[in-house]
Amino acid sequence: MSISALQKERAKYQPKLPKSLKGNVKLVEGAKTESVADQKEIAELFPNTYGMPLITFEAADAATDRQPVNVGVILSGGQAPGGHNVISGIFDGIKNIHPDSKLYGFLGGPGGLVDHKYMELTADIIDEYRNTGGFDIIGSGRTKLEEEAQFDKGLEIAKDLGLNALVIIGGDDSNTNACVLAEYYAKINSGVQVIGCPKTIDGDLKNEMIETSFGFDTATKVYSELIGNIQRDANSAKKYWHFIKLMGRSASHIGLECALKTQPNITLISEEVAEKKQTLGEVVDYMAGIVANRAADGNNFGVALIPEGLIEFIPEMKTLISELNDLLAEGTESEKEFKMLKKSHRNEWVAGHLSETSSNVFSSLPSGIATQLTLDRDPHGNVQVSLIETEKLLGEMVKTRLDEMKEAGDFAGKFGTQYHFFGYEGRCAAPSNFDADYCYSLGYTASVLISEGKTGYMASVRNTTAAADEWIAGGVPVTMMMNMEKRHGHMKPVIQKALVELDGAPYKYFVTKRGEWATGTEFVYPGPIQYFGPTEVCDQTTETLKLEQA
Ligand code: FBP
Repeated sequence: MSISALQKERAKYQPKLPKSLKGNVKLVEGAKTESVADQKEIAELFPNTYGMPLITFEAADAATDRQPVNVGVILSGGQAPGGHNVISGIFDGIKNIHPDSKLYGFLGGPGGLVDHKYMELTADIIDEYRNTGGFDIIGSGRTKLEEEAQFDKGLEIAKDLGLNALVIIGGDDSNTNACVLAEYYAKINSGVQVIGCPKTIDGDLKNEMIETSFGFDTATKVYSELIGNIQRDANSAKKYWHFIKLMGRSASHIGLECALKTQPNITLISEEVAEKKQTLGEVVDYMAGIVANRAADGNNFGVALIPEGLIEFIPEMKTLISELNDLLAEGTESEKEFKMLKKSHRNEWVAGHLSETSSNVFSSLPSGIATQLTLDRDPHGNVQVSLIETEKLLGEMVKTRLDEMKEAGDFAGKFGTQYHFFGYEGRCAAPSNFDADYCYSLGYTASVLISEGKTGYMASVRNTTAAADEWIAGGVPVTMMMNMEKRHGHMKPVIQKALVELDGAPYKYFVTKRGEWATGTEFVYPGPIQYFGPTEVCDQTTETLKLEQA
């Protein structure tokens, strides 16, 4: 395999570990834990894994006599920079525990466990992937591990391979399922432990004990570099407004972090739109107002950041999407009727079959977007929100609004647009120093939890704005992060998703600044991720973490 010059040098990077993990480690058990809400229900559902104590690691004087451990690892869901370092951390950790330990990777995500597709990860393979982006070492997938039949199939292969534990590297849903699996394997005394690791570029798997999910740091650095470059282009040519949609299925953490790094003119925060119950028209008015104000100062250019999940947070759009999901549900009479129609008649037919409010909203959308809402559906029949071109929807609606303002004499400028979507280009970037170190530490932590016989825990590394030496490694019972939520009509135990908190420090700081950034041109150009050089350039963590921990 030919590799780039950067990859060659980067392979030599030795990720930093917290000092507690550098030599012999001892476990310190803290207080018993409770779930964040619905304690009674969660305790009943997880009798074997509920209420376990928090664990922190400390340096120990003497080594204990430890047995080899065999571990299976699974990458679950969307790619996030650093996954390969979690795996190399587990590998080095279990080899340090005992050189005869073995690591197996299940191929293509959780489905690999059920279908018994796996490979042994040897030192040669691991060395090829150290400090690289991507999940290509074993691949990932979105199969949900939910059914007991799947758990039993998984146990068959775990027994065949003599596995002591499975490590599931995933987001909130995958770790919820990991916890259910841990409980099931504990209940039947299978002898197989389950440990989770917090992954997702979206940054929405975090809480008191999990400061950040891995991949968020690198992905937001990649997007911020690109945003900075575009800002500089906008400020040079002074003729376009760039509308940039940023990945993040639901929460707006990515948009907020990129805004804090680059200081664009407009940043929409979905959680704020939902809290204020803003209509699409109000969002458009807000944006058009900023465009007009800048134009009045002679600045017919700017940059607007739009979170991918926005339209589901606009109450009227949420209702519209849910009505469309019902109307066009596969196999229904209405869907059959819709499909019989000529394409040119479909939008009019849809508008006639919605509630009055939704019909008005649907009819006010640019026709291309309205059509997208009726076509792009996932295998469950839901609109695929990430495929909706929200940036174009807003750009076209802002233009219409500015035309009206021009007629009324309230806008005398020009409005030319360019559209971008930044998502996939950030998910497999070579991990920043932070993610390389954090992921390696998470993997190493998982190996210690396994050798100590723990199950139902998520690897946790805290104090992450300090130098890596001072990071606090340990384990958090997954049940501690759970509450009951309605999913597909039934109450289920799930890990609480962390949305942007409107009383949190990052958002509050942003609110104090966004006015200046809107009218002035206060762009910041972060440049590319630096892997070599001064620590203040290479080892910076996110603005979000800095503000949260200030
Ligand atoms: P995870 O939550 O699984 O980490 O995935 C996050 C994400 O990158 C979202 O930001 C995005 O909406 C989605 O995955 C895209 O999914 P896909 O890769 O299936 O297109």
